[in-house]
Amino acid sequence: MVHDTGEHSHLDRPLPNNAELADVLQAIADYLALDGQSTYRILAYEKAAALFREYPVSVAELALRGELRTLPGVGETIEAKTLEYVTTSSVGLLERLRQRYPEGLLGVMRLPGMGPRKTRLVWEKAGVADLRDLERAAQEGRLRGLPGMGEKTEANLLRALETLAARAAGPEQGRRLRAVVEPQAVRLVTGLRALPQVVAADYAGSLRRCRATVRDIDLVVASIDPAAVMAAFATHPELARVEAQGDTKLAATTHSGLGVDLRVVPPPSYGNLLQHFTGSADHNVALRAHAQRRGYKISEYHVEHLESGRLIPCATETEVYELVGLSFIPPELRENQGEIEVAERGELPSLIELSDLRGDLHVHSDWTDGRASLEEMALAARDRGLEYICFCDHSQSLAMTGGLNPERLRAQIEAIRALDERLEGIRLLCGIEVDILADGRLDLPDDVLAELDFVTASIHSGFSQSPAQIMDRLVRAMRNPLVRSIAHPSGRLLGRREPYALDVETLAKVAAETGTFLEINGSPDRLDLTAPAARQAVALGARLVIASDAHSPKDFENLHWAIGEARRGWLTTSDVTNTRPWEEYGRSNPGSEPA
Ligand code: DGT
Ligand code: CA
Ligand code: ZN
Repeated sequence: MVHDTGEHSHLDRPLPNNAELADVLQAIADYLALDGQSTYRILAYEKAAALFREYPVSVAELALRGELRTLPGVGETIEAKTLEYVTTSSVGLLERLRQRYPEGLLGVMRLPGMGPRKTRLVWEKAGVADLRDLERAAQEGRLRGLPGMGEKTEANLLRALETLAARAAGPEQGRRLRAVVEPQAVRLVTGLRALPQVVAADYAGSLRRCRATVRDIDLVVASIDPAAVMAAFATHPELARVEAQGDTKLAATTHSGLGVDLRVVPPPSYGNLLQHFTGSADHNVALRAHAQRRGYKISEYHVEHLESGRLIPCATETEVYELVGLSFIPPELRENQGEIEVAERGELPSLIELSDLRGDLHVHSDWTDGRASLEEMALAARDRGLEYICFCDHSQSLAMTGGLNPERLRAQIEAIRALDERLEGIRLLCGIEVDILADGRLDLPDDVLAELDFVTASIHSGFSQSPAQIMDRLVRAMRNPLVRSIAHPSGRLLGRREPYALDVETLAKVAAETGTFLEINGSPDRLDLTAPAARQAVALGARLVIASDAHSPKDFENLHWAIGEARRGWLTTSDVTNTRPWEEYGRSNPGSEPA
């Protein structure tokens, strides 16, 4: 029996959700970093925070059942701190750290360019306790003169503060990566489909349209017994709480604080509901206007024939679209970007699919910052049904990744050729992701690049350069005949970094002229080129490659995310080079002089 201490008993309040627990552990990690503690200790908290944040079932319940240490990387300390928080709503260690340092210092420490050591320095020597203080100190020139800081540091910090402010106000705020949410949505749908009362179930909304980020999960169900469906669904172990419930709707949150909306309609109206909740809102507005012109009114329950007043429920989306004279519009195209007019003419493109990809031209290994060997990567690619892959590890200037100098690259070429001899069922190609240096030169000399089967070039520095400088670098790289593609052309990292000043029109025109491919990079936080840029590039005559940028075997999954972005960009197989066999576009005679 737990005795009431007279303070808040934990029995009075709901268990903390996973996001809250993750925040607590992350705060401990941050304070420990500020405190100058060992990286090892900090990492343990950070890893647990990341694990908890996306864990599908309640971590607090696991902790109370004594099962926390069955999770990977969770040891005694993490278990103790988690239990302490779950049972008392606070952690002693965290409270002590909070008394030692102002809370605003954490924001300062997380600002790009700062870090723990510099944060302590500006706190102790310039009285900076939060981001506001930092901005003022930089503006007033009070940071220059501190060890390791100068005028340039102040300018960089002011720019980083500006970016931070823009992001906090930006449209991506509060959105999550599709790659994080989709697996959970699939599990929820699978749970629904397993219910005897459920005739059909799908996720809808931005997730079904394959947007790179989503705000929530929208679920739709066909059933004649909504009460039974919702009662069963409410007990799903991945839901933390039901927020609201009506006769046919339910709103809940997951353990990570993600919203889940569920709607149930009778099976004959399922097509109407699915169409309505797939959106986008803009597409629906345009569709309704189109229907109106044809004498129909579209709602989430039926299509109404205005003249006769007849109500026509549609079991499938295809019926909805066909009733108003359109062919079925794939969800990825439903953004009001001309899809209704094109569907009316019956000219929608046949969109590319994952199974159309024959090869992957951007794969890393443990020769640089990948986490698996050449062979492990090759076998994983073969298991996924790829016919060929090209290893494109980093080049020497990216020292943090262990980038390859000419000597190591030549050794890697030998290793790849030997492995290719030995392995059946997949062709292995030698390439490089050569860095485009800040001054526009490539990071490796042409004679080395000429020994490779394929060269992709990309920018990893000088992100704040002017549009002219950025484009000059990219154009110069594309004009080198040894460069076959440009990787992640805009440099964006969703939620972390804005794209640099990319001029898509110039990029695409020069790509078309030089025959350089432009990449759609499938890393879930890149998806770069974006769909609109990819569509524009193709219209201007460029050809694309779809690549995983895999750093581990499971990352070949990135091709799935890239295909979503490609479909949103209206791409067909003929727009994407790696839908073809390597022989059709590979350099026939590596090592020879470029044409
Ligand atoms: P999100 O959640 O921001 O990632 O994007 P969506 O598109 O999933 O938006 P959401 O969840 O607010 O609504 C799902 C769909 O429901 C949306 O794409 C279209 C439809 N919908 C929602 N609210 C409205 C509305 O007020 N009017 C119309 N016509 N449709 C709506
Ligand atoms: Ca949504
Ligand atoms: Zn890469």
